Amino acid sequence: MGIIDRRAFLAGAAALSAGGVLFKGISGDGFSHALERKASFSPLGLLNDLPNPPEFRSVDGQLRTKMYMSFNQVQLPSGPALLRNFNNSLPGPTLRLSPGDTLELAFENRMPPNPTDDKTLVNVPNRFNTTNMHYHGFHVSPKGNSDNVYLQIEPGQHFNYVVKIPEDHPAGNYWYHPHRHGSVSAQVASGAAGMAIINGTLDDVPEIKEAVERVLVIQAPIPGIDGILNSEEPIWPLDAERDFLVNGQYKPRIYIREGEVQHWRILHAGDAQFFPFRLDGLEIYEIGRDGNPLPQAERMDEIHVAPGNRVNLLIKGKKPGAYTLRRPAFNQGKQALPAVDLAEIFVIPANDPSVPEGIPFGRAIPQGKLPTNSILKPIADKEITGHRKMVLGFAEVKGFFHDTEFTINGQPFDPKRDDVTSKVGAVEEWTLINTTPFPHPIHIHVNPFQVTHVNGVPDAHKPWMDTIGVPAAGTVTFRTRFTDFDGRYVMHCHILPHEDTGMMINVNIQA
Ligand SMILES: [Cu+2]
Repeated sequence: MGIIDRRAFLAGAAALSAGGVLFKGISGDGFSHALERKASFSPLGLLNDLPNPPEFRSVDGQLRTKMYMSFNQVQLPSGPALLRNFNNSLPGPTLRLSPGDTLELAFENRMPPNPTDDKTLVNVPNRFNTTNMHYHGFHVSPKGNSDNVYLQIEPGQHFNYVVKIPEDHPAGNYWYHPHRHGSVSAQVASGAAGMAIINGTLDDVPEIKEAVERVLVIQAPIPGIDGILNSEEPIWPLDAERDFLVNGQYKPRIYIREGEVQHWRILHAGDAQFFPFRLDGLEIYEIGRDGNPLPQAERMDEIHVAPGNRVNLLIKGKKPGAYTLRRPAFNQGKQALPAVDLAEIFVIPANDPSVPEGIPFGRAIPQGKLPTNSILKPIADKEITGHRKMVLGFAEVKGFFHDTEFTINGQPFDPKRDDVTSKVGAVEEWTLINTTPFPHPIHIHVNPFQVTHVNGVPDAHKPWMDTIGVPAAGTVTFRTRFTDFDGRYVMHCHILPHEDTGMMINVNIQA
């Protein structure tokens, strides 16, 4: 039976009945298809420079590797904490793939059993040691052992994910994180997340190709009482004290040379707070959002990301000196949130001798049009086969510590109810109406959407995204095509305590 024991085999068999494939104890050269860069590495080859997370890269069309979730002892600025992490890594390793690849993840839940009195309750956070895996933004099947968020992987169980990435998959920045309703917020607020990059499109632009690339994962782990999160209470308040980390480090140093252009892939993997940020003294150009290129590089003073969003930026180092990557103080709905210094940025001389020979030196910002992910063509009026309205709200409930339950169309999540039923090939326009005094970043699985209006105002770029902040008491209209995949998946708020307490619906797409 290889490296799994009888108990895990039985657990795997239970998972199999839910449509999965049993992990058969892959070992030895079974993993030779993943090129593993175990150690994290400084893109500039400098000792104090913030390393990129470790990486797994596909080889010959396959990324076959092991991943596990376990308790990870980490020293946070506030003290020691036991976090729930992937592969003892905060953040988890970056997965780097190409369109057409197959991702095979032999996943193992190495967390201890849940307390015996911890019941599975819908819309009440529960069973923080039960998990699964979601491939955020991937256009892949939501069924079986692919991007199936209805799976429950219990402590001690193994599960073999096989995720087939279409040949025409849009290139860009995606990510992975657990998505078991009831324990999503606790696990992501613990730092269980990592970047997933699909190669192509922007990578082929000469100016971007020659630039040093950074993968920057923003997380805000919350240790909980006694160092481990066993209750939702520490994460529930939006203004709960959070140590914002970049690639697992508190206020790390990032180096850039005078006149150098670097390509930064930023993932906001936090669970609740939005992140407007600035980098005064350097030039910021936004080139992509949620994986998809903007029409052209756009000079920005401030970048806005909601939990779940990714951005591609080009950063240009100007005058040598020390600068700060900073979130200014701002209001998230009614909640005032403090300024956060994320990282110290050091601009060093162009010819600084401490940078090893052979490190690339990008210098130019691409001019004119950026390439597009050609599969994501604009959705014309005449294509639309249906319209829907979704009302985001909340209701008072008794008996739960915060007395609130979040709703879509007046109802909290019900795993048995299909809220949206449609067909492969349908093209729909949805308007999200936020009746609450807080913004909600709404994410839909499997199929991205093209944003047409925010608060009724047409968006000039009509960007393709998979997560969009719906403004407090505001609206968002988007269009989406249900292509390629039938099956059941979800749309939900990416303020994850809202998701766990009900702000989620089931979308059932029939063949
Ligand atoms: Cu929300």
